[in-house]
Amino acid sequence: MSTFRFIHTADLHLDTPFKGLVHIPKHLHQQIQQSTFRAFDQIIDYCIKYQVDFLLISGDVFDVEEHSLKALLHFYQGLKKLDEHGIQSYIIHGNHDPADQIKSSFDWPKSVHFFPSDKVEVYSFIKEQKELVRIYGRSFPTKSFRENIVPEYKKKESAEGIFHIGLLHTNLDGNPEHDTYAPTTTQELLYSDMDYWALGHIHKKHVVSNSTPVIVYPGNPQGRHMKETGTKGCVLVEVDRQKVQTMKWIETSQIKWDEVVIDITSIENMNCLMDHIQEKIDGMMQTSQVPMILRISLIGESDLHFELHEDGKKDEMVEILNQNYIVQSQWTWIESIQLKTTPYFQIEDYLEKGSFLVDYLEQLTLAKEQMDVTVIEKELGHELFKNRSLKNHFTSFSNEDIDNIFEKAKHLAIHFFTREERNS
Ligand SMILES: [Mn+2]
Repeated sequence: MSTFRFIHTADLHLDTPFKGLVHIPKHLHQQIQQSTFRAFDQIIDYCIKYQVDFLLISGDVFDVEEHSLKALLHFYQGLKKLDEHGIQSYIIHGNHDPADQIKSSFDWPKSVHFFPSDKVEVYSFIKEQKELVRIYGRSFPTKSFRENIVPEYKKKESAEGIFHIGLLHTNLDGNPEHDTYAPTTTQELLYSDMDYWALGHIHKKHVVSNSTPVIVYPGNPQGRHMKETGTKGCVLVEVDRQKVQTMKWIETSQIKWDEVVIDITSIENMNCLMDHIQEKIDGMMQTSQVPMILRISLIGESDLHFELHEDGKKDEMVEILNQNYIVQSQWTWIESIQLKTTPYFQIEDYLEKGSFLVDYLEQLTLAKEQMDVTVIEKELGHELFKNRSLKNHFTSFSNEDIDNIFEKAKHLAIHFFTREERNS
């Protein structure tokens, strides 16, 4: 039988501190801090449940270079449990946990295989005395590892009937939203010797190619902030006759980060708005199997706009909602309410009066039409992107960014002008 099964995961980020959450009750914060560990435990349980032959981890096991003993011990215990069930594990280190920083002396079971950082190593997976798989990989030696190592992933000799897997922590095709470590391209991977590329680094699940070579980012198994929303998990892969036969997505998130957009255009008073928000949250909680951390964005044109903008109003709404939702066993924590509404506004009312607002909006539309993203990048971006800390937040402008800036400017103008009008 040449059938085998494995689970592919990456970016566990064990012991993520979740420092950004303020005002959250301590017991919930503790539960959130446990979430990266619990997601890992779930992966281990799935390996056993589905009787996989091995587990692949494509980098960033730990969140920080100086990882805690707690994180290392927990990781050790998980892999030891796999060992007791006859399941092998193969691990590379990524930019968050480069190999040179892993100094603790642990006596790892023989079934645990770490890849070195100086060259691509190859391990054979043998089942019933038959070599079925060769697994290739290389760990990051340091945080900023910017070499393309793909050319090192080479079949050593003609190997009939063997399936080849490459473990790689990489920013494929230079995705501008992520640091460019171990750069390579989809094209390069497609024309490589491997049959399956087990990638890590990008925290969002993405099947880059679903035929040979299969190329997969499983994403991280547990979201860690508002940019890592939705369901998270790992991939269960079954291979037969050297071909990937099935790929099954398995959920592992213990806590779900999510964002909900609510249009309040047709809502006329605050009590209706509160009811409406609660209905939305109730609906989301019914479909979610796990607790949620939720950001609520209110949009639309409404007479409630100014009331919502009163000092402390939205914070009070958050507090009321949280009092209700954190006492439930499958709790929800409202992280914030974002106000993206506009006051009820009809340009016709202002056209007659020849208002400054009308001129301003006209100028804004004109300016947007003449705006050229490449010029902005050249003039403004060049200076901005030189700044190291800014560079972590954005590396380029998109047309969407420009649209958002203009939309915000328009909303602000309407907000201030109509507020003046109301107050006068
Ligand atoms: Mn990562």
